[in-house]
Amino acid sequence: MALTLHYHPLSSYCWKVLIALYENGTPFEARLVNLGDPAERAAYAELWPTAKIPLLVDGGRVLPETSLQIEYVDRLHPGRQKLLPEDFEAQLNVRLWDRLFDNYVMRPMQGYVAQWLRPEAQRDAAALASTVEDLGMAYDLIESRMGDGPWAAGPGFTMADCAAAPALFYAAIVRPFPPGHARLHAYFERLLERPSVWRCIVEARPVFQYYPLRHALPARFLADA
Ligand SMILES: N[C@@H](CCC(=O)N[C@@H](CS)C(=O)NCC(=O)O)C(=O)O
Repeated sequence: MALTLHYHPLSSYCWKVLIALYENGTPFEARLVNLGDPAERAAYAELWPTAKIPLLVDGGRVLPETSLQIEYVDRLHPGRQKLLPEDFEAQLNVRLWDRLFDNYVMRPMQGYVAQWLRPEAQRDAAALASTVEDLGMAYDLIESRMGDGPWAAGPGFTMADCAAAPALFYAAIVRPFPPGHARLHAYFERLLERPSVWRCIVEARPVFQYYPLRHALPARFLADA
């Protein structure tokens, strides 16, 4: 098997790539990384200096950065779900929404969780408030600019939706979607109906206990109804 994904089942960016692989039925070896272990982190940093998860390895080739990983799989290991359209304008739109979800949803969500990983006395209240505020801007942006889809970049499920699912899953725990944001609510529910997305949630259940905001996880994600 050529592809190896270094990952952790709790990680939002790992879900992003797992969703792409599951959508495509791409064969790969999943290799668990524990970045909390200093020796394991040091060995992992040898593969790529940022030591971020996930990393995709194809034979001798190491691919960092989730958007690149998905584009690579889409082009060189294509499966049943095309994640990047052929048309250039349509590609730009997919990449735009991929960037928006990574930079304006995933990033503040991660910033908030990073504060929660600190001992309570060391949490920065201003940083917490500013990440929550940033998520509010992102929700307004999605609500006002995303269109009727049904997917982030139009009629087809793409890389942008791979980014959106974990970003919105974890962001909604930090800041629930505003009641009036009907499009955002409906889009998130559509994402949850994708078997690839639900599979990531189910596979994370055994490790949700390590998620610092586990007390706020909606019950529907913890067990099947
Ligand atoms: N821009 C990177 C972001 C990856 C990222 O932030 N991964 C997180 C997990 S969701 C991580 O490795 N966090 C551990 C750390 O920063 O030590 C990508 O798209 O691959």
